[in-house]
Amino acid sequence: MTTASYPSADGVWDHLRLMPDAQADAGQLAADAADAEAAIVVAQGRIRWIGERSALPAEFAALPRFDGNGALVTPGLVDCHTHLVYGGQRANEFAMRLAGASYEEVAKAGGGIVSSVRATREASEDYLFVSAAQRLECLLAEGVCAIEIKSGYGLALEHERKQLRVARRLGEAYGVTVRTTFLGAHALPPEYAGRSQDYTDLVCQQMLPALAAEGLVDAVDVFCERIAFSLAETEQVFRAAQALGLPLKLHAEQLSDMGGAALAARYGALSCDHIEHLSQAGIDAMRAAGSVAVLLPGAYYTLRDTHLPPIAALRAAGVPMAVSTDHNPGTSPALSLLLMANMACTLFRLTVPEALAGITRHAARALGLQDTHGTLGVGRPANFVLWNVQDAAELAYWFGQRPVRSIVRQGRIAASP
Ligand code: DI6
Ligand code: FE
Repeated sequence: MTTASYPSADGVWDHLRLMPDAQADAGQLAADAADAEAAIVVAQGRIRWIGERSALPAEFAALPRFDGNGALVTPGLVDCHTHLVYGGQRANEFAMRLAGASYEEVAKAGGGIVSSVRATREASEDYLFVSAAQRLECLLAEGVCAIEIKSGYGLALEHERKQLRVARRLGEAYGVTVRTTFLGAHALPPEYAGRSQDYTDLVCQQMLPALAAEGLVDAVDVFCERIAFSLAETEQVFRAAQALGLPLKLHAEQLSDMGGAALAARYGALSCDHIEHLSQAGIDAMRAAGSVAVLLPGAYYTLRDTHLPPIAALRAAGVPMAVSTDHNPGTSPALSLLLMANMACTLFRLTVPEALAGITRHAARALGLQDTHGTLGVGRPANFVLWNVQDAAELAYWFGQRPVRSIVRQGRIAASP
C-alpha cells in the first residue's frame, strides 16, 4: 500500500459538523459546530474553503461531492513523540516485571533499552521498515496524519542512520508527514560503558553533523535523566544542534527533577516531554519560551508511576499541553492515540477539549508544524478525519473503539467505508 493507491480527496466534503476549536482561524465559521453544518472544499490537495455549507460559494457547486452525513470532522491527529522504529519487542520484560523483577534485575538479565539496541543493530533496514510499518498502520487507521519518529536504538552512526532512513521511507510510502528526531543521546551504548563524555562527544562531533548533512534530522532530543545524560551533557548536545540550526526537544523530568525543562526552554525548545517531576521554575521557563508540555500517559501507566505531572500549574500558566503515545518497546507499547487522550483525561485529569487539542493543535506545535497541521484552515494541506460520533467527547470517552468514518491525509482519501 502506497500513497499512489489512495484516491484524490479533491471536491466538496459536505454535511460535516466541525469539532469545536478545530479551525486555525476561529473567525471563519460564525456558528458553533453543534449548530451549523459545515463544508470543506479540497482542491489540489489543500483546503480551499471552509465554512457553513449554506454559504458554499457557487464556484464550487459543480465539484465532486463527498457526503459526510453529519459526521464530526476534526483536524488530522498528530502523534508528536514516538520511538516507532526498532528491532524486536520486550514482552518478556513485561512478564518479568509482573513476576516481581525490578528494572535493575531486568537490565541485569540482558533486558532494558540495550536489548532493543542489540535487536535494532542486528536488524536490516528492510526488516525495520516492515515491522515499523505494521505499527504505523495502527496509528494511521485511527486518523494520525503527522507523526514524529525518533532514533535512539542504534546509538552508533550507521544504526542511527538506518532508523532515520526508515522513518523517512515510512513517510514517503504512506503519504504521512513524518518529522524525524535524532535521539543519539538516549542511552549509553554498552561499548561506551563508563565513558559517557566520550559518547556525548561522538554524538555531537560525528553522529549529529553527519546525519544532519544527509537531511535525516528535523529536530534533536536528549534523554536528560540520572540513568541517562546529565544536564551538562544535554547542554553540549543542545549547543551542537543549535550550531546546525536544528530545533530541540527534551525528555525532561520523567523520573526526577533535573532542571532539564528550564535548560531546554533557555535554548528555545519546541517541547519538553514526560515532565512528571517538572518544577514551577521549569513551568515558568517553558511559558516564557513558548515550549509545549508533551504528556505521555502510556509511559506513566506502564511504569505504574504515581507522580502526576503538574497539570493544574501548567494550565494556570497557559503552557500548551500535547498528548502523545511515546510508542516504544520498553515503557509504552501503545498504538492508539485516542486511548492516550482517554488516559490523559482519566489519569491526568485533562478536560476533554484539552485532550483533543493535545492530539491535534498543540501536538502540531510541539513539532513546529502549527502552520500546516493540527487545525483546519484555508491553504493548509488537507488533513482531516470524519468520525461516526455524536459528540466530540466520544473521541476521548470510548476506548478500544475506532469510530473513524473517513480519513483525508495529505489531500488523499486514505480510508473510507
Ligand atoms: N524515556 C522512556 O520512557 C523511554 N525512553 C525514554 O527516553 C524508554 C525506552 C525503552 O525502555 O526502550
Ligand atoms: Fe520517549
